[in-house]
Amino acid sequence: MITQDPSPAQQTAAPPGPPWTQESLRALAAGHGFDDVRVTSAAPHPEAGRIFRAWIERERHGEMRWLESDPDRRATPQHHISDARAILTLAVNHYRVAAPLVAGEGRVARYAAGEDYHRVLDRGMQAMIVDLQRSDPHGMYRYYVDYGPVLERAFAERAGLGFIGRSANLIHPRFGTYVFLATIITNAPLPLTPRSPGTCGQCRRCLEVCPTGALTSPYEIDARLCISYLTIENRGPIPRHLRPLIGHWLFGCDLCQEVCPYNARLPEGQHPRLARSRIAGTALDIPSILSIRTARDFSARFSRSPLRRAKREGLLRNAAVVAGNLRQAPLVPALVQALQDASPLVRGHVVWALAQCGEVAALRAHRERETDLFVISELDAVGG
Ligand code: B12
Repeated sequence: MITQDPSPAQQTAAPPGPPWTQESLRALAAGHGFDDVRVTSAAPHPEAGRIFRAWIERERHGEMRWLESDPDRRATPQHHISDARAILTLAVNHYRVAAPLVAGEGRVARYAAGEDYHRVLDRGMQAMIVDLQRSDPHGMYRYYVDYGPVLERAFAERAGLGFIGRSANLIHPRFGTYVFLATIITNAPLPLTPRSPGTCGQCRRCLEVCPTGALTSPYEIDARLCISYLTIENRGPIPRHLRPLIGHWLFGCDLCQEVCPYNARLPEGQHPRLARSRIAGTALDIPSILSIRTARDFSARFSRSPLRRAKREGLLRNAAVVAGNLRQAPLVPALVQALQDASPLVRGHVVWALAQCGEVAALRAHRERETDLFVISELDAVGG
């Protein structure tokens, strides 16, 4: 988080009135790459805070311990700026048509196909704040995208950026669920926008399609079951019973979005830096991932991509699981090679994948030299 605070001398002067209208704010946001902007008051959001705390208390966040600290802060803008008056919620359409998968490839969620959106959206907000401060130098602004202790969906919904769907995603009336959200909290007076109507009606397609049943009830996800969590945030082994359900998802998952009727006919994102950028793309070759041997090689390939979050070990773990699900003979040599990987986490998942492919002989040979207890437990589980 970076803050833009006025100097003490500026703090004593009386702030001028707000010059912004909804139209001029929209034009300003568009000039910095945002597809939409809405404004809600900085009043706390006790209902969202209550839902969030209950979610944490029921351990739905799994190992994302960083979500536990200071839950009230997420629903209370005054914890960010003591005299906060408004919250700008911004959206960037990141929809893109996914490349067809060819043999040996795993799927990357659309949001992660290009450059890391955190830094791109951060820059957009920084530039926007400079413009806002030009007309009101006394305003304080704090901005976040994703990483901040702010309930971004809840405030975006209250600002009228869209409505919360049963998949827990915010559904924008024009861009569906495929939007990045970004949030600016300020003490500057800005024109508020009304809530946006919208409902899922009787539709439950997202709940029905989720192979792991992560949407345990409408609007609520159990992250411990969500493929997005399992392949991105989870640092340890993927539970054995969930591995077959991950299918071809190498990083993240778009299933609950792909079936959403609001996503049926979407324009592709036009952000000047995100739309054309392609680092991972939406499909990645599994053998090429399994052959990344060092953190340096991983970094050379993915340091500017959201895939960086999984780290080398996590991505290779996922690649092994996808290979085990694909069961394609040409993937076997890459898996056998990866049995030599330095990481027990990777080796353990490779054991599972080779067993899925029926390659028991390779596992028996490997058993002789394996010393790690986790990998040995994986060998035991598959009778290798
Ligand atoms: C932790 C996290 C995850 C976790 C948990 C997801 C979850 N549903 O909670 C995991 C790793 C699983 C995850 C996955 C994804 N994430 Co995520 N994630 C976050 C993060 C950092 C915090 C979310 C959080 O606090 N969750 C706890 C729950 C309780 O809160 P919540 O879902 O925000 O719900 C609140 C409101 O919706 C409201 N609410 C709840 N129920 C209801 C019901 C009604 C009727 C109403 C009106 C309101 C309401 O109260 C809740 C609590 O305040 C946010 C960024 C942020 N700072 O907010 C991004 C964020 C939510 N993720 C995002 C994205 C893009 C994704 C994925 C699509 C990525 C992918 N393709 O793999 C998936 C979608 C999975 C899903 N269906 O939710 C976007 C959401 C965009 C959107 N259109 O909604 C965000 C906002 C990041 C960003 N800045 O763009 N994510």
